[in-house]
Amino acid sequence: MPRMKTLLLATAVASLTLAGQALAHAHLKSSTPAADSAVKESPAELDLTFTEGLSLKFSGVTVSGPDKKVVKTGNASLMDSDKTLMVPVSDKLAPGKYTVEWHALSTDGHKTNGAYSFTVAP
Ligand SMILES: [Cu+2]
Repeated sequence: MPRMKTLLLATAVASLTLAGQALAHAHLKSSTPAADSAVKESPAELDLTFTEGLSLKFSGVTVSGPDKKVVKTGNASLMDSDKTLMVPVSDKLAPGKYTVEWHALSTDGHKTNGAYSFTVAP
């Protein structure tokens, strides 16, 4: 009987652990420029900080401008224990609203994606 109890406990712990991992996807925690913010100058880079470490090869962003034109960005890199994706912006951004669509593969193998906007003030 005590053996059965141990087994049940081990199963309970195992399923809790799995549930915990399932929740640990890479969600966007913060960004620079921040979501829904207005910046005075064209940013030289975008920083996206996630809740989990990312796989660089399968993570990235597409930035589009007020005219829906895609903005040229440089090669992304990871910082901060692979949790921050840094994307250089090659073009000088004209005033207007920009949308950043991101996709990420976290080191636990889960894919996430999302989008946010920021405005370059005139
Ligand atoms: Cu996950």
